[in-house]
Amino acid sequence: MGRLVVVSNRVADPRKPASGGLAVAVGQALEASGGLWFGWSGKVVDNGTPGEGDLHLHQAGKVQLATVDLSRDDHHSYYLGYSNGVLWPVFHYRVDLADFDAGFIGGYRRVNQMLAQKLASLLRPDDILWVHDYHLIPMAAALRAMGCQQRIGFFLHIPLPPPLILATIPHHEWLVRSLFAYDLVGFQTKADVAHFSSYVGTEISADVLGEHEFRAYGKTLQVQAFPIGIDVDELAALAAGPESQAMEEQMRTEYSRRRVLLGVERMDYSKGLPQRFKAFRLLLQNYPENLGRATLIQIAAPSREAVDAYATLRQELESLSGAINSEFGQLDWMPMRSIHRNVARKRLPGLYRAAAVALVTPLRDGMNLVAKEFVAAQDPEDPGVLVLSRFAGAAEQMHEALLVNPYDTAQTAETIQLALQMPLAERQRRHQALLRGVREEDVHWWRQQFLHALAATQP
Ligand code: GDG
Repeated sequence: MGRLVVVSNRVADPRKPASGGLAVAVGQALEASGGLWFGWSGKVVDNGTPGEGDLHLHQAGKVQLATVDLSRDDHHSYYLGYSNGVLWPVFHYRVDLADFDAGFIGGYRRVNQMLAQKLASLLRPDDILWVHDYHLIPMAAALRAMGCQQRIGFFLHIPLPPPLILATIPHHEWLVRSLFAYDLVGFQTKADVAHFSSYVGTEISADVLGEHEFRAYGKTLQVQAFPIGIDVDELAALAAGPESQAMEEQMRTEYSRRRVLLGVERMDYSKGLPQRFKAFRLLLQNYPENLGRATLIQIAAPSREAVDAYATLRQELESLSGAINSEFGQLDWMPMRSIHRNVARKRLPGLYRAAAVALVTPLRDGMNLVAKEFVAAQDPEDPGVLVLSRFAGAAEQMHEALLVNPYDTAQTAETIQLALQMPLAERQRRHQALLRGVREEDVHWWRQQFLHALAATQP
């Protein structure tokens, strides 16, 4: 196999543990072939020219990192405007939150074009390219227009919505056409593949050559589900580390008389936080034995605060948690702690282990890695219970979790109560089955499945 080139919006040094499982896994594949990782540097240049940016190269072990700066204008239209103001909400079924400002698409095209130009200058003829996520959908089409003939695969980390939702985007057909410049397109779930199949069948009359093969615009495309997993060993190593153990001990001491319910995510409207807080309020109302006993700890790490919808969400959450605490709180017990800060990755497994129940209840989610990390971090002798939204991609694999409809707050409250009361033997049985799946279909499996399928495509 030729050199692997990974292209993603952000680039991480795979040797730094803070980068997380995906960076570790992609980093390992890059190390094996002495690869290149290309993307935005994260730097925004205030007086930069739109469509231009400096390229920085540096070596991280065997991996070459190549990053490009963005001008303020490009960051506004490509990143905040189109990627996170149009594609993110619509792909998560939130058409109501999309800002279809006509100016954004220009920036999205311009930045993809500029990145493709910079990347093309670094490519070798036998490279294999793996492009990630919604920021970079037109990357292959831009590269092909410059004459690149390398094999190129694309993986979408977020869900693909059904055709009529996708069709609300003014340039939906252009987006889908761009996908046909790839050799392989990977989605998280079978449901996403079904949406793709139904879209290309109804909107562009593509030829369906097989379950995973479509032909349109003179191009044949392979499409398949590759559910992303986590690096279980990396998580286990973190869980055994001093920072994680200290965190667990601190939590167990502080909450020795309580049952901890835990939520961990970037603060995002797709994660169903207001609905989760309301379900918790119902739990306290409907099952008063939890008063003075159940505590919800919500880590809501700051995210995309320059996008309006995120600031509104923060206010809503603060007012909800304030109301719950003042309605139910006692002198020696606060029902909720909502923490708008990042927790260090090394400490996260300790939090997971101290929780009796994890609440992973997004309204829509590509996969959701927190569900898998929670399972991997548990003590198999005394594991916590996973309450999981049926609308997370992970629900296609994690059947032994307690599945809920997060819009149904009464059902969610009832399920949390079930989780709190679950006998040890059932907790162990469910955890064992979940852990087996998380181990079998881990991030290395995911990467290998994708790269094998890409290598098998006809260039
Ligand atoms: C996208 C898709 C898909 C969270 N809070 C903190 C923190 N995290 C870490 C978790 C986990 C990661 O961030 C979040 O991953 P998710 O999968 O839950 O969600 P997204 O960020 O939305 O990711 C998603 C994923 O891509 C992969 O394909 O599963 O559906 O939306 O690893 O542990 N990490 C630290 N502090 C925090 O406070 N250190």
